[in-house]
Amino acid sequence: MDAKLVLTEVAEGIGVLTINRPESLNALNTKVVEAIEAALQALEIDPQVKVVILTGAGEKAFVAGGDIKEMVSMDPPAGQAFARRGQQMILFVEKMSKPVLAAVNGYALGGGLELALACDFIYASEKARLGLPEVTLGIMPGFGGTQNLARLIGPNRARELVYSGKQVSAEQAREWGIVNAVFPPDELMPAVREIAGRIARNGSLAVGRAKAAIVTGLNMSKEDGFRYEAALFGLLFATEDQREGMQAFIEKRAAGFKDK
Ligand code: CO8
Repeated sequence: MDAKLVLTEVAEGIGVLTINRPESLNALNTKVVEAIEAALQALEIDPQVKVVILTGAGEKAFVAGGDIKEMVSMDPPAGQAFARRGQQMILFVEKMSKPVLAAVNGYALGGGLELALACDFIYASEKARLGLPEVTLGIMPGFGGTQNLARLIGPNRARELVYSGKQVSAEQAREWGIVNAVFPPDELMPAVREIAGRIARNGSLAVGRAKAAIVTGLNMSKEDGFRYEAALFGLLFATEDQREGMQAFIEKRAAGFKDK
């Protein structure tokens, strides 16, 4: 892993992964994609980490997309391989047992928005701009954007964004349900850390199973999703955290979860 392409920091149960290529607005080339995935794998197995925040270095961008300078000379097999490589990273984010929160501090375009959409939810800065401009470059979203955006905001608004390639403001993205909340730039990271801290204080086994139920359930029939939810719900009764959480309620004290 090239340590310079991503920065990670772990404190108080929160792992912060910063994509660190600000001179190119954090554009995703193959090496950056590999570095992000390697860093996420390390955070996934780090028992100190209960929740991950993903953000971009610099003042301007979360991620301004796939690296156009790398893609310009690709042939079809290379384009497909690049998309598959990116999708592997996207699917890893979705399958992680820990929530991944996107702190969109500036442009989230193309592959950048697709990466943010793979996260559990997005908080954005007032100055963020979001969009899928791939068609303006003669290509289309290839890191899962057509699938995840249509599932998140419905096919009509997804079609408008994908076919036009237009950017929307953070506020518009919030109205459409892409972004959960919008903050002034200097309040974004404190706000994301605050919600991450609340998540980190909960039993991580319970949070992880709830994430699995939501992410996996979205791709199931409603009945199968209910069945899967009930199975995961039942499994949590095998944990010390379930006993501790309920006993703490009865004793009117704060729970001390051990992630066991
Ligand atoms: N790729 C490579 N370099 C980039 C990218 C990018 N996506 N975005 C910005 N940069 C570079 C610029 O080239 C520039 O570098 P240099 O100083 O060497 O010229 C530097 O970052 C700063 O950018 P600008 O000077 O352009 O900054 P501005 O503030 O003027 O503009 C914008 C900011 C509006 C964000 C502008 O940079 C822009 O439009 N960028 C491209 C946005 C875009 O089209 N993104 C989608 C890319 S395609 C994609 O994401 C597909 C992903 C799925 C892949 C599927 C597999 C193939």
